[in-house]
Amino acid sequence: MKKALILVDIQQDFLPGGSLAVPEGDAVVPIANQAMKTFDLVVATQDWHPANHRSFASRHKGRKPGDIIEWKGLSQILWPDHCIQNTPGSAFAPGLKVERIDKIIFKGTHPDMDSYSGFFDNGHIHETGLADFLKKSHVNDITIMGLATDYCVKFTVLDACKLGFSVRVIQEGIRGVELKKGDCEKAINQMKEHSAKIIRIHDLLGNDAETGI
Ligand code: VGL
Ligand code: ZN
Repeated sequence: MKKALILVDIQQDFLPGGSLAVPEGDAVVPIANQAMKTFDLVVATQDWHPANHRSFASRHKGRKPGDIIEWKGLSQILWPDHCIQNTPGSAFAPGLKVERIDKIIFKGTHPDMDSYSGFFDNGHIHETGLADFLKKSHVNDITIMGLATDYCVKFTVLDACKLGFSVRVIQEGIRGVELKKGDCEKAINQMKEHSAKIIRIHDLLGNDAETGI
């Protein structure tokens, strides 16, 4: 059985200066580069929206980012336009060692459905292909990190736990949006309740941590 690292949405728009900037989002890049060296398989997800995606506040008259609407029976937070397919904002973060990525999974590609989890859309109807890829690759042990703690990381971790994977999350490798104070802490508690194990980057690297790979 193999171990995989899942890098969630480490993309320009989620970094400081991006359209949906996550505070200190850029701090996860060196952690990702270190972690990638220690896995059989590295998978990266990319939030990959069409320009007319329904999660964009700009698509809803009189609404602004942060507003919540009801949409197909789900409550949907409206976001600034972000991670539009094939634009600089959806590209991987500068400095991320993309040559170490074995497989890319796109999500949020349907104009009418959002997808926080790397496995399923928010309605749990369509799969992204991540679960099949991991099963086909004989992976049962996954380690997750990336952006954002309180949205895409959280839902990817919860789905991975529900699908029966053994799941670890790298504490230094996650940062959150924190629309409301305490959202990140709540997200981490939920992950733990679903049996995800929070680890430190040092737990992966052991003595290599000192050599600064
Ligand atoms: C994300 C909000 C909207 C994320 C993606 O990657 O956490 N958050 N789209
Ligand atoms: Zn998105």
